[in-house]
Amino acid sequence: MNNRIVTLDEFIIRRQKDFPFASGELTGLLRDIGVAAKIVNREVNKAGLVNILGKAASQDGNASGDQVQKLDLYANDKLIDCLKNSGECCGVASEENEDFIPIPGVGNKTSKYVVVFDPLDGSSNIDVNVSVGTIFGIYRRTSDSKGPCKLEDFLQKGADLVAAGYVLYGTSTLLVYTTGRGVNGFTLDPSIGEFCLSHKDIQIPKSGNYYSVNQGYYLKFDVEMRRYIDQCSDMNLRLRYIGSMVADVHRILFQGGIFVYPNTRKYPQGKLRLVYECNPLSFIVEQAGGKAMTVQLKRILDLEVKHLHQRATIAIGSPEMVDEMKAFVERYSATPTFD
Ligand code: AHM
Ligand code: MG
Repeated sequence: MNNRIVTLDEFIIRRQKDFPFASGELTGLLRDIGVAAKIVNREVNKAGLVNILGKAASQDGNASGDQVQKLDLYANDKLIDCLKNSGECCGVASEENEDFIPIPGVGNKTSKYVVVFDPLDGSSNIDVNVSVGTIFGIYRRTSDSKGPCKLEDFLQKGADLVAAGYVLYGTSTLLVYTTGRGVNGFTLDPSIGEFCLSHKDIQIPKSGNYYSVNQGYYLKFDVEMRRYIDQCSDMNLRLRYIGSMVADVHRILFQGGIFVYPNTRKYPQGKLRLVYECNPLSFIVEQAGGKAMTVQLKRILDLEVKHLHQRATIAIGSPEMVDEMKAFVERYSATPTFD
């Protein structure tokens, strides 16, 4: 048996050979994200020890209007720094910034990629030591490569993603990514400071026993969604809801199930951000054999992206369970109700 450790760097370089004409930029970008993830991981782990916890005093909210925690800002800064320094991308857009940030080329090098990310998803969990994660997506720019990147480079459909991934800062730290040829997972070995290949060619189970939804909003959901949730409960599915989408989707990717965040009265378009959360996670889940659609039954990756902080509803997970949700919506949204 070959027990040789394969590090993330080694794996990425090996995979570069799968892409004819690859210039090494994408490889470099993924490595930069890996480095940023290690720095963020270090801070997440010692967050209880330093004065970095708590809500940022300087800001009342992020670009999407939600509360921002200090560690989010730290993670945001580190990701931007790591991506800026290498010049492997020509711009970034973050959930924590109103606008995208163009990155000038280093020397005479102009990159053809832009990166989108949610630096620390699940920020309400930071203060209580519960899993949070970084989500990212990489697009090939569409604007003229001679000038700075433009908004249009970031407003591409999820189906146009070149790569996507997430880092989960949990009981162990795991980086999962895809470049559209399967999904692989790497666990951070703190003793050597390297992400090591631990989950090769991840396949989501076709069905599962878990459903993940904020059931506290039950009465605020449309009738078809309430009927679907009743069905999950009637079937004795197990409810798990961490409140970090990245952690909830991670469980489902490995154990099977469905994660749903429908429209509510407070969030008529859904709460989660299409660019930073829904698209990258949908690309990964589809690559692993799963499905992702809005609760209005449109494939997430086909949605038009009109602005950076657009929200969407989402049902994501095991293919048979997403299909079942779809069947419920089709059945009950067509039936007139009086409640
Ligand atoms: P965040 O990016 O500000 O942390 O917000 C996104 C999070 C998701 O990770 C999670 O699924 C959702 O918000 C939880 O929202 P709610 O508390 O409404 O259930
Ligand atoms: Mg988030």
